[in-house]
Amino acid sequence: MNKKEFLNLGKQPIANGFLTEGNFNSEFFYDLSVGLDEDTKLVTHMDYVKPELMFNDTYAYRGSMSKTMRDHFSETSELLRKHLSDKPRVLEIGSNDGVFLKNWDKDTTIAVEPCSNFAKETNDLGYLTYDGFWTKQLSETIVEENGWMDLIFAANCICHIPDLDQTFAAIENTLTDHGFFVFEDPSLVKMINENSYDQIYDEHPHIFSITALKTILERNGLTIVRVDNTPVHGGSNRIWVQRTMFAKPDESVENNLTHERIIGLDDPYTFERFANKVSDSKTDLVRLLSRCVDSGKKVISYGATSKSTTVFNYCGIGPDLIQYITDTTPEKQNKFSPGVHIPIVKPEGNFDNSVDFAFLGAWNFAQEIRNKESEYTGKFITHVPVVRIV
Ligand code: DWN
Repeated sequence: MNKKEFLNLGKQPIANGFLTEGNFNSEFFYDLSVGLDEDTKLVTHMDYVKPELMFNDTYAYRGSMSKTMRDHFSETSELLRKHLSDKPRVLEIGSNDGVFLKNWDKDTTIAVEPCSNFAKETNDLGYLTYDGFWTKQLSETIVEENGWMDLIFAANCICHIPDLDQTFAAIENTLTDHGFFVFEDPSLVKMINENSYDQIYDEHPHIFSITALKTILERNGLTIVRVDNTPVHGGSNRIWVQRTMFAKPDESVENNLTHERIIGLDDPYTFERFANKVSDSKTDLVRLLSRCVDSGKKVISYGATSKSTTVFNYCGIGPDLIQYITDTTPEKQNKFSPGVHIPIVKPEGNFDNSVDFAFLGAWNFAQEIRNKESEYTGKFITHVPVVRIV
């Protein structure tokens, strides 16, 4: 790759590395800088964190903690079924706690998951789950033991894998002739437009444009046939791919490519401007939170997200500005947030009207949270697309 750095988010810890006090001194940090690959226009980290440091048997993120995502995967499954035969063979890469799998038949659906705690959970549910990273070798074992797949699905997973060529080549080997590979990941267009720089953290070595994906997929015998822009996780793309020999792209592909050209996703200047906006966002957020705290207000954060790890570490926001973070995930509660060590607590008894301001760490679920917290009389603070009280 021929990468040129455009953004540095400083020293960062493992985004989902929630920890206890005894582990503060041995915490791992790395330098989070992001570049544009001049050859493919891929937005990608300058250096990648070793996958084993992030995805292991203590992985804390559960995809099924929000109704929005449970509904999303149920609707996505309905849509996919319309394009498949009656009893399709389905493989999910990165199945997490089974939030997508649960919509599919156990006899014909298998999964791959490198976080052993979740691989065990979905195996126990009855879905054969291979406990490991998606590699060419594992794909060959899967074909040998289960045959080729009619659908390979991956949500919020492919952008987590440093080596895209190996990943796509292994997928091409595993699909039936007319099979679909469908994957969802955060959209670079949305990240640039909404200034949601917190989509960038260790687990997201790439933020995808359709432009970059087209080149990388095509050199591995795969072609994008359809792109759906979806609202989840602050704006994602659902990308449908087939073997090049059988692919008939629809107009959504060209429409997305044209839009990306118009907004300049192949132009280094777009990324320089983005980096300046990120720096302004940091100044504005620290200023707003400091004013709240200086006025004696109680400020907390809602949702211990990977995204808020980036924000808090980049901006230097610690327990002096945010008293604690509430989160519904049992694995995160009674731990501390990575890097800046803000305590994480259950919402019950901690999110009530004694809170004056709640920073939306999970801003991507703002609507779900506001519906759920309709009795809350305090205010929320967000930094997306601009820092403000909402
Ligand atoms: O790709 C990834 C995305 C999909 O999920 C990952 N690599 C890891 C993770 O990123 P995240 O941590 O930024 O994801 P979420 O889905 O924005 O996390 C939401 C967090 O907020 C969860 O810990 C659950 C919590 N939450 C809560 O406490 N109350 C969420 C809702 C909706 C709530 O009402």
